[in-house]
Amino acid sequence: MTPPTPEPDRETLLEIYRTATRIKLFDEKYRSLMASGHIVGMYYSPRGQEIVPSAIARHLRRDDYLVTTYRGLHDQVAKGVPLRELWAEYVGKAAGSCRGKGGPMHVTAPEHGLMVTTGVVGSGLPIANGLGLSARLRGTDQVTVVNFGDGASNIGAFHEALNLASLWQLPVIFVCQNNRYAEYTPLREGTTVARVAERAASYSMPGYTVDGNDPVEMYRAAGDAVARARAGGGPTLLEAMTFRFCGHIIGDQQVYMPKEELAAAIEADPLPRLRADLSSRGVAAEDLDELDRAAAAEVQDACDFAMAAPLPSPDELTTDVYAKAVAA
Ligand SMILES: Cc1ncc(C[n+]2csc(CCOP(=O)(O)OP(=O)(O)O)c2C)c(N)n1
Ligand SMILES: [Mg+2]
Repeated sequence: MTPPTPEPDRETLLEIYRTATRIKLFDEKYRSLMASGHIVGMYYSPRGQEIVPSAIARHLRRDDYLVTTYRGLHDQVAKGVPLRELWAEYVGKAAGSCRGKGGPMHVTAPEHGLMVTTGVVGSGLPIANGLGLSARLRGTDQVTVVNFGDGASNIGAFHEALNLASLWQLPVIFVCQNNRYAEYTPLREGTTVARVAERAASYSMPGYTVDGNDPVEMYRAAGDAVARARAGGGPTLLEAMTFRFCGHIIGDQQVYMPKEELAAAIEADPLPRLRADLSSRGVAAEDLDELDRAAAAEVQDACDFAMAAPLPSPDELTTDVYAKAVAA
């Protein structure tokens, strides 16, 4: 048994706030450039879900693995992928982490532990098992965190992956970011259980539902799961309750959700709440303002860098794509 994770101290909460602010500002800037026609392409806003990966990240090392979906900007930033590389990849530039060939649907940055961004719902979970098995075979104590949505918990791959991870006691943390909707379908219309975490019992795995927007609760639950996996205690299913403010796609009118539900979620925005909590813990308003300014400057720098960066040259097209060189 690993000891329970203690309450996060003020510095830890400040780091969670810093990460969450970087995500929020990146997202807001990116959406404003889409709205003004400067960026055209696929993008899905994680606004509202920032606390979940920001709290988990406090327990991860650079060499730990992350698997996420194409809706996972927040997961990618929290894992520590540099903002310049990330923004450049999102807009298909040569300076991106995949030299522009991954794009927002398939960003990877293995040197920062971002191993897979997948567009197929649920497909990341078996891949996470593979990464967990690889750490086991190499005798390291690396852990793998895989993020997915509530809808993904109804996909066969979710069930297969949980079964195998438990059977082989793999060092994988399954993080279901439950934002109450899968595309336009409310959770209760597509899922038999009230809590996704209940499904862990079918696979003899610990499963917990936590308030993913509460940094203290999220930090402690993630700490316990990561410590257990690192110590050889096997996988955990963490269901992090959260909400996505902008719906399924950019321009989503969100007519499929009650107006009051959306208004209440936005009213409970976890970022101002954490800011207020930090103030009550004695962090000066000027220090929080300075942190916000620094995050905004970093985002602006990434944006300026990426937007001005060149596109990949045509001969990049087949580089790193095939195991053996092919004739153009
Ligand atoms: C196998 C598969 N089926 C359908 C889709 C289309 N699709 C994309 S996102 C999505 C809903 C996913 O919901 P959830 O797992 O709750 O993730 P969220 O977007 O809410 O984070 C669907 C059905 C897909 N990408 N892959
Ligand atoms: Mg969802």
